[in-house]
Amino acid sequence: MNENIEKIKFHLQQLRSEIELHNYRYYVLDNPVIPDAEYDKLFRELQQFEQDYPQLITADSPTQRVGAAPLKAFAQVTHRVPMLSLNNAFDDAEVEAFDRRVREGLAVDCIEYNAEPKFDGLAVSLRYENGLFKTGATRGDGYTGEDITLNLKTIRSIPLKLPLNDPPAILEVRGEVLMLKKDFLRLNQQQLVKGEKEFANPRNAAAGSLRQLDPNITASRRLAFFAYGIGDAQDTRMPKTTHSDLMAYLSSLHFPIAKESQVVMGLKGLLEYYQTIAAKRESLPYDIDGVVYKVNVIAQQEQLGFVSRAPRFAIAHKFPAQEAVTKLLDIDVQVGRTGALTPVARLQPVFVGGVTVTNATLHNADEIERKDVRIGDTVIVRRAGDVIPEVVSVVVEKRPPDARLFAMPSNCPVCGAKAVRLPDEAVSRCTGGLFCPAQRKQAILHFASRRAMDIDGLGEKLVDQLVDQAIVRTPADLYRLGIAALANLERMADKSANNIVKAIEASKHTTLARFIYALGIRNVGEATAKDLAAHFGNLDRLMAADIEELQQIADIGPVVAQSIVDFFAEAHNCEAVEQLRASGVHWDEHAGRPAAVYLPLQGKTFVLTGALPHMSRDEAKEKIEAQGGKVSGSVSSKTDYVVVGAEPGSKYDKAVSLGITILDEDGLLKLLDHS
Ligand code: 9MJ
Repeated sequence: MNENIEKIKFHLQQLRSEIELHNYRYYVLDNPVIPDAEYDKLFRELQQFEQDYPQLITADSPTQRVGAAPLKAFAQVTHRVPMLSLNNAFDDAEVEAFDRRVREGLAVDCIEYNAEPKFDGLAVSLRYENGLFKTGATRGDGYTGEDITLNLKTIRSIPLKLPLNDPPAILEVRGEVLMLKKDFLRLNQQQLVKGEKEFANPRNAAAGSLRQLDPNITASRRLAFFAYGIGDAQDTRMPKTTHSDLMAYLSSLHFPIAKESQVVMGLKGLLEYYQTIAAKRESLPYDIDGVVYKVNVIAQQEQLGFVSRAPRFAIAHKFPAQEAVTKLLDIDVQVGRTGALTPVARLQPVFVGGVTVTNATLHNADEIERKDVRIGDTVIVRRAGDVIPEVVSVVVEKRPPDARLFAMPSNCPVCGAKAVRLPDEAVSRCTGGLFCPAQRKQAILHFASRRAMDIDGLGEKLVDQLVDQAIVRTPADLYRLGIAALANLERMADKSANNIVKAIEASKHTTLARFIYALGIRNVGEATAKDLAAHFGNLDRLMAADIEELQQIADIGPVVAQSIVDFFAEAHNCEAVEQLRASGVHWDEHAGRPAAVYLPLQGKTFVLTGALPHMSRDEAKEKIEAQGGKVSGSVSSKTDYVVVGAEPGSKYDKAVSLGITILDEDGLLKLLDHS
């Protein structure tokens, strides 16, 4: 009996290590080696054993990441090595001063630094004793934090056990808990559906999720962890020479670390790193609020030491704030290319995201109502990267008594035509069409834009004059413009007029995809225009296409198809196209190559067994066949996947014995989604 228990114990240890390795591959390396269904099977096996032998459950078991009971309050944790903060540098001169202090302090000419992104999350400390995750705490005031062990355990990328046979007695790993941008968007979507409050940004979402007394709530939010340092340690294996070696060591212990970290030399290296990361910022999967520079050689770090509560050997180089507070002076309404009326906040100028902002979008009437924005309010404005500045929220406490409500106008502020709001749309639109000068201007600007007909020099000011003086009414009029007409305009030298006429002439030779995009058909962006050009090959066939034919093109659904049909049903649009062709706009016509049909599951054989929870067998078959897969009745070595539902038959056993990949309904849907 005892021998049997020992065997089960051993098996459970193996099972736990295997599951944690798959966790690591999935959550840290983003490179799983088994399908989810296979992982679920391992997990269920472990759960079953632990149910049968509860005395064998260990704290580091992957089953113990979830399900703990809510706490009444968080306990206090004293950090044996304080969790210090960093000093900040807000511009290059402050970084230069930092580098000078370091060089002078060490009497060295050029310093080796480790440069890393500065995560915008919550600092935590993870304490491992004899290789097991024991306590996790917030930073708190740097000396005492809160015990959030149960919450941290739910974060799948945090190892519960270090992957070492002879683990260190003590290792405290420090880093940041955050929420990836994509998980933040998904969470807010769910909050919206549930009618609960959305989070303002990923940092607030991460903080709100981590400070839960009920770890089951934390478990339902997807949080991430990145390590950037250590605290208390009794570890003979730990590298003691450089910070970069230390990070590589933590990575070898399966802790996630920033991929963007880099060793650089001297001030020049630091400032170049800052620029590189600033340029990448928007495309990173997480929010960062700057970069951190650390003297890389640990002996040098020790030599420099600390000032008050921050190290002398490190500094945070912060990005310009992306949010700022200012006053909303008024609300104007702008008319877009498709007639959409957009309320725009006129602001007291404010420096945010590296530029001075005077206008910010309020999106639409619903958003104004939802945020309860009033004229005269103090508001928070956000400008992130290339995104149009927006009003995020109101500082209600600062609302003056004479703050005024705003109402969307019922007529277009430019042409006076009626503004209507369709039942399923968030925006009101001017019904003036191309008779509305605002829409006409936008249509012409879009037509001339770089990705459309690419007419260099035809900017907003020039188009304003051309439309206001009735020189240009439609894009086709551009091709009738002479140097004389242009040179008469305000601030237009002969040379510029000449250049513009040349650019207009050059734009005549284009591609079908650009031309389709330039027409400004609603819901037809650049990618759709390319798809349409590839599918039809010539414009006449596109103009004659009906809804059914259009919908046969991948990625074109009923809404886009309807927009295209509506556009060419308007006589004045067809006339404009004819005028453009008559003025010499042309492209290489080809017979139209129907886009090659790519069927991702071509050649794959599936067998279905058991009842799936949400799909009939016929539905599953239809979905598989739509992507080129074949569904067969019996399992053989030629079967690629067996899809298993409730109460599967012998087909399941056969699949297991042949080592065939097994999918549940979720696994099948994921495969269909991702292929
Ligand atoms: C962040 N927030 O990403 C440190 N940090 O080092 C990085 N914070 C830090 N390092 C010492 N990358 C104290 C704080």
